[in-house]
Amino acid sequence: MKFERKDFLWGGATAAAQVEGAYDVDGKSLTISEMRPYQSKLDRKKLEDSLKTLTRKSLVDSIENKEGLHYPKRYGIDHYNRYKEDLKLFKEANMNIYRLSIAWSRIFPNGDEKEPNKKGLEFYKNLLTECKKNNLKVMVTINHFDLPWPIIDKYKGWINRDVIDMFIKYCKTLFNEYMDLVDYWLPINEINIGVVAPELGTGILKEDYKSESEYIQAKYQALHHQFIACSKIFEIGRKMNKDIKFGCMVANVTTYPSDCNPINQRENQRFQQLSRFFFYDVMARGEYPSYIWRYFKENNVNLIISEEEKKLLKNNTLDFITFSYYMTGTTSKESVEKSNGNLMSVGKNPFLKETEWGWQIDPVGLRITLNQLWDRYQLPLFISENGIGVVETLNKNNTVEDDYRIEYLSKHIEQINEAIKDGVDVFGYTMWTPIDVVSATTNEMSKRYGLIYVDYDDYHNGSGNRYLKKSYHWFKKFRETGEI
Ligand code: BGP
Repeated sequence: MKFERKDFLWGGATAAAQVEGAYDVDGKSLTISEMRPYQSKLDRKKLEDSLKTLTRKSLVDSIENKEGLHYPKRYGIDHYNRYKEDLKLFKEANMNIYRLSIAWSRIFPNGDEKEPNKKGLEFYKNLLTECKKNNLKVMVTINHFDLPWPIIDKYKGWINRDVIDMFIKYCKTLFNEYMDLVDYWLPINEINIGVVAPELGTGILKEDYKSESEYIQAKYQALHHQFIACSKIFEIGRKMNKDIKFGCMVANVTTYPSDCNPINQRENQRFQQLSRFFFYDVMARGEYPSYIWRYFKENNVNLIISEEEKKLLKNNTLDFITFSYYMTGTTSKESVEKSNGNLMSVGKNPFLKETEWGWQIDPVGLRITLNQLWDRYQLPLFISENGIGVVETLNKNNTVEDDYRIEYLSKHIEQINEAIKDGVDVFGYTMWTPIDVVSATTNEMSKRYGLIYVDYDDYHNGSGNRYLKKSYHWFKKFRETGEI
């Protein structure tokens, strides 16, 4: 079957903290992602365990690392030194876009400096220029789960309004330096993670709050500061360049009610509103939707929002929508057998197979999601993450026969094609990921997503050499023929 849309962007996505390594060179500060140790005994289906280590003490201890723990994201896949080789492999796979994130901790290591770190600016200038040399359009995630530790330590994360101005200063620096090298800008990765995993999303630590209700209040106030910061940089960016393109990035977890009981249908509507639509609504429609005000009232969230901020949100909304799509789940008013999802726990779906991490594979759900988002917002759509994590090893021919990944990717691409035939304006896709990286949630190399295998284990032992998997050759051919 032929993929219909010709002017479609095809590429891969990575994140600084999961690929770069070089955590302590050229002036970079530590980030919360690099302060999470590898946990060899982790139950891969109990994601909440992987975030339990994020106490202030564990984070401070990680700095001197007296226990000699391993922090995988300090090493990544050494992309900091090998990005030229990697970009060449992406180009040779006939990719025409690369989604990457810039590490705030390389540009303003403490967040509150007046002047940016020149070596950080230089690194990304070289990296972005290399993308252009490889005819890769660039989608930049301005912050991707790697808040600089000093911002968390000194300011307690996004709960502090000073961080809004620090983020704006950071963004203005990037716009001044890289406006001509970047085609699409995503301010914050999976902005809804700020509610489900606040440490990664907004850098607030649960132990800093005396009660659950204070913690919920802080989660939504910190998130509000991120919404305001996004609208402010949309306004600033558009004044600098009227053609600049801003998108959001939401961890999209589509769910279905466990049965046709209206009670469960309503529960699913509630879950969908709170876990994803709320975030799209604020950024695409420019206002807090009515249902969230009832949720706030019932959960004692007294959002501090001014009339000026409401105007700012309304007048500075998105140019396009991006989202990550891995899996779907079910919801039910009664307790259902739980499965896992991208940082969210959802119900099992007896009609779907799941990965070793419990993520339920649902290509048709992607068509459903694309139709839903197009109907709701009528904004161009872009899938900024999609892929399957698998435990893999190189075979004797120095490759991986990853037919399961070819199956996963081609089935999801088929459904994008169906959505396009449904009339949905979806214009691009960056798989997660073109190359094996350190996983975000479980913090391990063993959860491999790439078309390219990287010879590192969970302790960063190995040559770091890159090897092409079977799926790399499949993708390259798909791009040549357009045949799914
Ligand atoms: C999203 C992140 C990515 C990526 C992906 C896969 O949450 O945006 O950083 O890691 O999920 O998740 P994981 O690496 O935990 O399997």
